[in-house]
Amino acid sequence: MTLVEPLYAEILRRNRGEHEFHQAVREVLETLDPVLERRPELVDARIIERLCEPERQLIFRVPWMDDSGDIHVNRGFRVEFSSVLGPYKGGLRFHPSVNLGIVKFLGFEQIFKNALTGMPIGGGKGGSDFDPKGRSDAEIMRFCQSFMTELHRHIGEYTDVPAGDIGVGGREIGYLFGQYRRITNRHESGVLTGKGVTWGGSQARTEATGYGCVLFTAEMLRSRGESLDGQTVAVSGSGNVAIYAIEKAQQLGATVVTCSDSDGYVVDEKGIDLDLLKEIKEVRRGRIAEYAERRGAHARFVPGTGVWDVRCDAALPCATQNELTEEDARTLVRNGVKAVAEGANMPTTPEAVRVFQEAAVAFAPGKAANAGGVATSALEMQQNASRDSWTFAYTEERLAQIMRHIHDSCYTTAERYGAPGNYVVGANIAGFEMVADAMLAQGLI
Ligand code: NDP
Ligand code: 2IT
Repeated sequence: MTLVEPLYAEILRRNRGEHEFHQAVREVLETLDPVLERRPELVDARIIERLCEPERQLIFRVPWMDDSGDIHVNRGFRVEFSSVLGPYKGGLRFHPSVNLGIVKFLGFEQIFKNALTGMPIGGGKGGSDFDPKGRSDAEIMRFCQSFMTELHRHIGEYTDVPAGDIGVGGREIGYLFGQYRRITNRHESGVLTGKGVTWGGSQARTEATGYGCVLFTAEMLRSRGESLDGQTVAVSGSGNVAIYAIEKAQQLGATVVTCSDSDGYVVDEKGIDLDLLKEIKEVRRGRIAEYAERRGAHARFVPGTGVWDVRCDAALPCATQNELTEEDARTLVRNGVKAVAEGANMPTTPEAVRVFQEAAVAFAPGKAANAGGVATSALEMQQNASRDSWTFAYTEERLAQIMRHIHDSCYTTAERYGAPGNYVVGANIAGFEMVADAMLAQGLI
């Protein structure tokens, strides 16, 4: 990254300690030299300097009361990164690890991901260092109400449209939407996505990220003359993305042999029993160890992180950032992995990405492979704007078309820039060019 090295040094200086943000920026910048060499007008217009500085960053206090009357204070964030292609769009994450650097890495990735979908959505992200684990429904509701009491001033269907991410699913979106409606006296469906289907939500939004990730994997395999049918798949995580990645992989004829949570992972050689997993995770909000207990002889629980020791043809990291290390990548390659697709955001460390690329494993970065979630959010916005609601089959077909489109544009862009088969190069350049061209057209903003 010779052209962008001085810019990167300045980004490190101005955003001290924000390690995940540095990592996300570096992963994009190190692929951009060929574009900047061909297009000096992008350098003159200081597109990269502008893109790396969010348009607006909001940090606010979120006070709330637990069930025993004790008061807690959390920190809320919304980083509005780029609205050049549409209203800011991106999820909210509730997890104790959340800080400004994490929200900025996610918001930065979201700009390019959203561009790749081809939908009119800008990039943003938010959340809180609130830990939902072990909290009652009433506590979650009070927290969401307090969070929205500040956030409502900053969002709107034409301004900024949040959705879910880690720790934020249908339940939280419900409480957030209820409080927004109450404060503003507006049933403004398009202000949040991931809503329940009876009050403005889209069919297939719950499934979209996991389904999309598997569809992308299938496209990568297809371009190599293979398919998912009969393959063994390893998935990490057991949340929204992981569960629906498992479901789609099974529908396409694969056997999914693992999933995990932050306590450890399960191995189920016969294939994950999805009804059991959903009952434990979606209904009872339980722990993954319980899966092995209830599944009996078929499955075993392994405490601690891992997953990637299990032999597989395709690996889908669907939990969190930097969960798949260089050592894990070497193990996967040794065990013959053919494709890796990031259901989570930046789950693969840069060193691990290099291992996959050197071994010619098909590797899909999150901004391409997990874009089905936000793309279906944009379909939800489209339905809200026209007060319409589509069937599951129609929405899923739109999702499949979008994932094929993303795959093809990453594939052809990588070829155009002399890096055939490199989906990291393809995704970064295709997303960047769309955003950069819009910025040039809209003047110095
Ligand atoms: P959920 O909260 O539904 O599930 C998260 C899963 O990851 C849980 O199994 C959780 O285990 C595990 N996990 C989270 N943090 C850690 C950690 N620090 N260490 C180990 N395991 C962890 O979130 P989602 O499924 O929605 O999100 C998963 C990933 O997908 C995230 O990277 C998110 O940014 C990304 N993503 C989500 C989209 C969406 O539409 N929801 C869209 C695109 C990307 P535990 O319960 O033990 O914490
Ligand atoms: O990382 C992501 O793309 C998401 N969490 C989904 C964002 C959205 O607005 O649907």
